[in-house]
Amino acid sequence: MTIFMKPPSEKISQLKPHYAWIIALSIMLIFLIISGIELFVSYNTAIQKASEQIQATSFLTAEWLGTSFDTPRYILKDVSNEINPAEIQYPSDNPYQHLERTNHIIRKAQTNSNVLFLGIFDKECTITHTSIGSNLGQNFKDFEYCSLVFQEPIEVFKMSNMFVSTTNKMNVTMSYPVIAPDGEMAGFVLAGLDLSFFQQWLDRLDKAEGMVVSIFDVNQSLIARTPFIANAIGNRLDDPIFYQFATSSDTSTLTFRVTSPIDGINRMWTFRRVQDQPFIVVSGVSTQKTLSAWRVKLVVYLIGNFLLIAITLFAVQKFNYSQQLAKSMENLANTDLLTGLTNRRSFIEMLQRRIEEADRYKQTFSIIMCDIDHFKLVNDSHGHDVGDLVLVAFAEIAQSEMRTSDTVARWGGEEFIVLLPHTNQHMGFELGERLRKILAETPIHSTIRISVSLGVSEYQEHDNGNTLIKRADDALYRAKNQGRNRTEIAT
Ligand code: GH3
Ligand code: MG
Ligand code: MG
Repeated sequence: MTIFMKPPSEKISQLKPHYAWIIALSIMLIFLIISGIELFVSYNTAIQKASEQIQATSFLTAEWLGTSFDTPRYILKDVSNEINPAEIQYPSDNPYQHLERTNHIIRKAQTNSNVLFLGIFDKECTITHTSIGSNLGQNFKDFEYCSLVFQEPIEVFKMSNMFVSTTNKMNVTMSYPVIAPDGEMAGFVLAGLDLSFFQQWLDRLDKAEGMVVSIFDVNQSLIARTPFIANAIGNRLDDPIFYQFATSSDTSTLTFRVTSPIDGINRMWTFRRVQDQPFIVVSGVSTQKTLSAWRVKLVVYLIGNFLLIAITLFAVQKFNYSQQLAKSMENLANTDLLTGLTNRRSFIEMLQRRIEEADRYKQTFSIIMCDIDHFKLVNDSHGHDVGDLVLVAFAEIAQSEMRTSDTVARWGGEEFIVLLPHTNQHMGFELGERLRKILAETPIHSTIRISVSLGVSEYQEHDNGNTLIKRADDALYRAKNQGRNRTEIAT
């Protein structure tokens, strides 16, 4: 309960803004944290989704690459099984048989459009039969595929690294040995395969927007790419991560993010090795495309949070201002403008509450009615303004002489009233006397001295505000009649 109603107190108006700010800042913080978490989660989800997409595409492409050499494998195995190891020599001692075998491999080569060349080599790497009619009897032992054939294990398909043919086509060779009945290698069958079908296949690939799928050989040369970039095909991708991947055999897939040296776009990439074949599938998706929806969200969240903060700050300020306004209006309504004391209206409310409490808790209390003696004279001799100053000075003295739990109010004019909780009339009398004596002893303003007359009444059961005040007033009247500058207790 406010005891002394001084003009709007700083303390009261500061406490509430403090709480309003804490609540507002907490709300803002919660929104910022929620937005932050949401953005973090959706960022990771977008990256995760893109990563799954490129992994699925590279897996599909690698699987297809794995099976795309099935037909050439059948062709090589057929020719190897059918040939009599004794046939593998050039020049042949049986020209008719040689012609038959040559026709056979020509027909076999024609069954698959990717087979550019089909040939039979003896164990010295000399070509004995060919589907293209040239190079017969020539020795190719310096070629990579020839040394591959003799590497253990022997009885498997061997695929060479990619090379660019004289017709400017990207090729690989695939070989399969011919084993003589004694278990020795009599020679081998070799197919030259055109890799342009890689590009055709990639061109038909149903891929997500912004996605790149490339096929490289193990020497990091680009064989095919979608979207197609003509002058990039055949180029070597000189990238350290890719080099490490291409040269290590134990990694089957790797996903990371980097800017493409081919087109300069930042992408998430995945590398996938094609099982048993000298190819690596690289698929990537543009980081920009992957995160475009997320970036929109980021902007929306930033604007949203900014607006929220702005609105909250504005609302808190408005709220605090109106709180302050309401508080000062309330203070104003309860305060006497001249002295800053509780005014009559507010005092009556206070007294009413005190009566209710006294009834409920069986407590006592008293009031003192106080009137300045011959105040008219002060006004008459010193002027009304000085009279006002005397009233203000009196208010200050009365407040400082009473206890903090007491309420001094201006009743009207030069009349004041004091509420003394938990105080009987004798204690009330003592307090009144203390005030009276101080005033009687010292000048109140400059050299002006005043005296006061006081009437004390204690709350009695069944009293109401009016009866209680009336008794104090009567006591005061008595004090006046008995010569002023005295305190009387109500009878
Ligand atoms: P008494 O001892 O009988 O109380 O004499 P008094 O002169 O104090 O009483 P009276 O009721 O005759 O006069 C009260 C005076 O107080 C009259 C009025 O001009 C003055 N007064 C009332 N309110 C104010 C005020 O706000 N300021 C000033 N300066 N004077 C006031
Ligand atoms: Mg009076
Ligand atoms: Mg008076």
